[in-house]
Amino acid sequence: MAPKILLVNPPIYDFAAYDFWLKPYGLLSVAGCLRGKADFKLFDYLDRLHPFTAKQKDLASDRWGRGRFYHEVIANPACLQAIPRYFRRFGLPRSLFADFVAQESPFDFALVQTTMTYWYLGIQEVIQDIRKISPQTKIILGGNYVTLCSSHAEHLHADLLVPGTNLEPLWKYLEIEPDLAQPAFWEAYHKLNVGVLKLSDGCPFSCTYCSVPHLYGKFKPRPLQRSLAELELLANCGVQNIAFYDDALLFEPEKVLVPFLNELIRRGIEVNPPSAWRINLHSPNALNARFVTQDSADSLVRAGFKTFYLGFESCSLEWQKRTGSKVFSEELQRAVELLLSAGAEASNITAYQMLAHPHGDTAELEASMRFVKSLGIRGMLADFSPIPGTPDGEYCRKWVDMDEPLMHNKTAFPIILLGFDESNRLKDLQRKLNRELSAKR
Ligand code: B12
Ligand code: SF4
Repeated sequence: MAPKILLVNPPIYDFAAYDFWLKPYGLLSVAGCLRGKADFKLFDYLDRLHPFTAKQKDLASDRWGRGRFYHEVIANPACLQAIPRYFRRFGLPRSLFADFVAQESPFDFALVQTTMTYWYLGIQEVIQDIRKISPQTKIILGGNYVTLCSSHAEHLHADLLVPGTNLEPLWKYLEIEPDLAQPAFWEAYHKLNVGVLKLSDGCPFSCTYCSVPHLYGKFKPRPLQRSLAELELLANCGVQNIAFYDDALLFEPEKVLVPFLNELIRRGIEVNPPSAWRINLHSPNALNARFVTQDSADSLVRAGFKTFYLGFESCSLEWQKRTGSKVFSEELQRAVELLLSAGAEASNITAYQMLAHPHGDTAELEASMRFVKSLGIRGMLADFSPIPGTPDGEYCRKWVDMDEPLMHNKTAFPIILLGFDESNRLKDLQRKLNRELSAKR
């Protein structure tokens, strides 16, 4: 008989969390490979279309499908006592999960998504609850936290950890032969308005603050047919917004992105008149401005990209060179011009800049913010999260205990490095510059 498998996307324990097209894409991809070979039930604590949250007005989605999570304020963990911000648990109430598991049990296995390293308290909660309600279920963890903090994850006492991208140990443990050509298991949701795609793995750069080059290696396209099948599945599930989780979406566009977008445009035009193609596309995981060309900008806009997030980080040439030279200021400027001339709206183009990088400098950050504003686009501060195993993360052992993943928290680190007032001042400045820009429009 096919095994019964519980899929869980845990709640988030953090100072802040926002549904910026967050989906448990690793978990759903793994389940997709087992489609038809197991009986799946999904509990996604972060599903804002769940009946519990769907009717709460303040949690409604914005026009691109983003929105706030249901949350409760809780006590700060001991190591974060000194951070003067409210700590919260984001996601559906614990009792709903307990009822769900009790009703649907027995499960043979539970696959649990892990994401940010500093979110492990949510995984701990899920493991405790499964052990209590369904003790016979074998608990399996995979994803970013397990990959980056394997030894720490062992203390959570799951039955199997699947670090990295080699899933052979998982298939062996489950004793199921996977079908790797299958798209992710999106049909697990009763209702879905946001989906995710990833057309490639890896990245050609080696930024000193990032774990991707080490874990995923150089850029590798995913099979186009599988991505197209997944796009169709998402459209059939009713999604209106798709976020790309690629690390280098625009790299070698002739291999992946352009054929994908051409097909998307072709299908949109065949199925509906172009104006009726209703799926909006988004790039929350930062596009590399260097690779924006007039052709790629035209294709992105024509295919339905609505929001454009560009990774900029700093306008300091010295900082750019020191951390991997992924983009220079004039490349950002050119990318913005090309996107605007292709028809993108300036208010939907955002450049990320890094707050509290250990080799950063606040005067340079202020200059970066003003430079971004001078291009007529919004700026967004990406609070620095030190990542173990990366050169910059390891350097942060000077300030925080990197063996405690809670100390990788992106709200905490800037406060620890810069102080509460300075960190707030820079955030206020970013808000002010964005307000001034909106007022001009
Ligand atoms: C998409 C993404 C985001 C999305 C949100 C993702 C989400 N669902 O929460 C956005 C853009 C919002 C985001 C934001 C941030 N992110 Co981010 N993000 C990613 C990215 C690109 C993918 C993460 C993901 O969903 N992976 C799952 C899928 C897509 O990956 P996959 O390779 O197919 O998965 C394979 C295996 O891992 C495994 N697997 C995966 N999941 C599971 C689950 C199970 C059960 C099993 C068995 C196997 C398994 O199987 C898969 C098949 O091979 C990673 C980099 C990367 N390439 O992994 C960074 C990454 C996770 N982010 C990172 C960072 C730094 C951030 C930010 C802090 C940046 C900032 N300063 O603002 C913020 C934090 C947001 C917050 N609220 O705290 C860091 C990690 C930081 C940390 N300490 O953990 C990463 C690793 C990138 C890096 N710089 O090194 N991010
Ligand atoms: S370009 Fe982006 S994904 Fe690639 S190494 Fe740099 S930060 Fe990481």
